[in-house]
Amino acid sequence: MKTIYSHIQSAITSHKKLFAVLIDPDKCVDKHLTHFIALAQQAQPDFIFIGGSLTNQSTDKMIEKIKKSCTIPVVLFPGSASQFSPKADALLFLSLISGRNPDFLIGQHVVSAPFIKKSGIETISTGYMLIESGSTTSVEYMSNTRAIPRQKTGIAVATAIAGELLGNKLIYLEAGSGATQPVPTQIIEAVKQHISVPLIVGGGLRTCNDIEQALQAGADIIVVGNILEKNPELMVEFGKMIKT
Ligand code: 1GP
Repeated sequence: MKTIYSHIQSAITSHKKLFAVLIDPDKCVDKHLTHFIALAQQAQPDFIFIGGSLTNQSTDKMIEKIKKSCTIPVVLFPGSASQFSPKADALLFLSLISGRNPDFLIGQHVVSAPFIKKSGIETISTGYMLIESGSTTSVEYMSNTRAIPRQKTGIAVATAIAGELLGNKLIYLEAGSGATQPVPTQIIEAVKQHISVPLIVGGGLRTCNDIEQALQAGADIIVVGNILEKNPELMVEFGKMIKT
């Protein structure tokens, strides 16, 4: 079976863009989850990401529910070690390289590493970079880190290069869930030019135009969450746009 990472690599080789929908386990439950999955079956995103800065619901149970009714790969996008579940298809092993909080650079990883290893789950080391978005986001607050200023493209580029040199297999440019403004296109463009690993972009993408701009600037994978909690039907429109 193809791994999630090799799926990403072959998509890039064939100049295809990828679409991930994000489910926050606390915000998408019961009938909302059922509706969300039904729409996902129509929209066929490449991945369902699961995670959040602060969650109380069991990630395990949510993945079980998703897997009962659809075959779209589930990828963990955890806000902390407690969100790990061996039931997912892969784990983004996130290191918050834009910040200087050791807990999110290595601490949470040490706590979860033995469980991850034992589970045998595909683990994709990901350099996670917060970019300032106009207001304080949950991820900034919860991680107790500062985002890279929007106009400091050079710092974003140097951080992404450092992430790749440290062995990260993906770089994720994040404005934060529900961000007022998405990651600036000049940062996406500049980072893309300086790295050779796949580039994920998410946070504050609400319209086809937002997504189109991120794709044109060089995003390989688009992540959309917040707006789909309010208007899940948009998933079908976004899916068509990203995949054509
Ligand atoms: C957040 O990048 C994701 O971690 C998605 O952001 O919820 O704003 O779409 P939104």
